[in-house]
Amino acid sequence: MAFTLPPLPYAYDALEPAIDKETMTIHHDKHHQAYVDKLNDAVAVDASLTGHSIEDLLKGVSKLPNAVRNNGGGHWNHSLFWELLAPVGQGGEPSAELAAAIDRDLGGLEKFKTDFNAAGAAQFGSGWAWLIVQDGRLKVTSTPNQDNPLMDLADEKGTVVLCADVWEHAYYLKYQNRRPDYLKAFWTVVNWNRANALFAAASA
Ligand code: MN3
Repeated sequence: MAFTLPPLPYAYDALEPAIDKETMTIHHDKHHQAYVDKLNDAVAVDASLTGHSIEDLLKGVSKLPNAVRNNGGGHWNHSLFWELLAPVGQGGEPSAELAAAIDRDLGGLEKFKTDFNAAGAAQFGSGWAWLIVQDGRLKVTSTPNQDNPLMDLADEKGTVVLCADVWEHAYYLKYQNRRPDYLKAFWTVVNWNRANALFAAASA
């Protein structure tokens, strides 16, 4: 069973003005599609790699080819990222439970946003910023390339609640080198409803 590109859960221009239509079109249709295609190529050459869920592959990825790490991570990260975005005004707010955990573990919502953006801005080259649940507490982390907190080789492992793609392909057409401006706009299109559900599942 080959991996497939999930459709965007909204129109390509639905995240404007934070993220423009052309960026979303190329990011989803070209970049994410390429990760899916190359992941399928990577697992097709080794029978021991076929028939596994993407999560199972990533949990043991330190023992697998780099093509699975890079393209499997790319597929999983982007599939989650699309779901964690929503048109302005449609993403809801942090649930009472998530807001309380952000207050308890991260010093409040504004400090969390500042620290999350700093983690994304400080990630050298390409990578991701993450909000994870680790040992029952929220934590802000970042990873290089297409690594993620699900991977056994990650420095900080945990269950993802929120993420932001900080590869240049995620923002360059509109923001050029201004990654912090992209990360500031990101908060206007966060799908808190999805983050709340991920947090509830991680806390159950
Ligand atoms: Mn990307």
